[in-house]
Amino acid sequence: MNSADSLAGSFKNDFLIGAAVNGHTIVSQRELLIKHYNSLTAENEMKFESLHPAEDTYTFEAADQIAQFAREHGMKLRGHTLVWHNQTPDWVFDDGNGGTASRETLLARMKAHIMAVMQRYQDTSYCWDVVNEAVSDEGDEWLRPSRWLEGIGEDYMVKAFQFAHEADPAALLFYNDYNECNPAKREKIYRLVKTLLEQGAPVHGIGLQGHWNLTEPSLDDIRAAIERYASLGLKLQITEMDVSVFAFEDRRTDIVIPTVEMLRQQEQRYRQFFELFREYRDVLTGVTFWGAADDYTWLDYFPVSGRKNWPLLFDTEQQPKGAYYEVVHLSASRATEQ
Ligand code: HXH
Repeated sequence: MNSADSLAGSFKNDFLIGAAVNGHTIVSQRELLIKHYNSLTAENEMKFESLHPAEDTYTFEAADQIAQFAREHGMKLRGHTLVWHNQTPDWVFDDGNGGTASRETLLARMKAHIMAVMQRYQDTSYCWDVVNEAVSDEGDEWLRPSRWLEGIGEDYMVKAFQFAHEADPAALLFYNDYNECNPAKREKIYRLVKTLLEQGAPVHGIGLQGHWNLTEPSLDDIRAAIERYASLGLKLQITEMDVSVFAFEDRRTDIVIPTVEMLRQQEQRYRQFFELFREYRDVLTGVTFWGAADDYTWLDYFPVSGRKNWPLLFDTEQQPKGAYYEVVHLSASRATEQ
């Protein structure tokens, strides 16, 4: 296959191209995934609540299937995610007597979880989102109030990175967050990762989730975020990219197919994003989409229930959209220039 015939092939000299998958889409999108992507992330199957529903119970089956799919097809796997305030079961934070678990108990549980999970996928997963979304969106507040923060204290993230490094010394360890290009939040994320590095935490990269839309964030804000994070000397990845056709405040439910104007703007945005990513190919090691094609996206249900969205490069029939050709032609024109 000519490398220009696939998305991942088009960027094979630049960065990995990934997709988030689940137990359903590794079947329904199988051929598309094999053809166009060279990296996978489990959308939910490697989260704490999916893998570790009770202290002595691990449920690895669904995650194993995704890891197996990646191995079978020679794809990379990004682990997502070890320590997060969401999708983590209550038992982790309870003492079993109606009270809250002590710092020591929480650290022991965190360590046991990280060890078990990372070692299970050590042969397949080359990197992990160790901490997800720890920074606050609110005003001057720096760290998000969470049961990890309250129960352990501010060093919970240093500990998480240390445990992860111990579990798999070869794994690349990421801090991952959203609204990452918002200048105020960008500075909080920068400060957090800088502090972690100063405390000796083995952080190797920052994940920019990249849940963007037709107007936000601006290209200038994306560039500034990349520059700022890269100044810490870390690798960067876009970890959960999608480009919603609805603005954040837009609550319309009467749009049942994307308008021509939406698709036109989306094509232009995707082209600009990948032009920028290509400029930063020395620091940017992966671009992962939060889905593979518009037939399934988490944005179909969120944040407006029942409203469909079309945020990806392939349509509901898994056929390439105009945005796909914008992105791929960009790298094709570069290849002929060189
Ligand atoms: C990501 N969060 C997670 O990392 C990923 O694991 C998950 O599968 C999907 C997206 C993004 C996110 C963060 C905050 C958030 C919603 C999504 O909070 C909101 C709640 C209501 C309205 C808007 C945002």
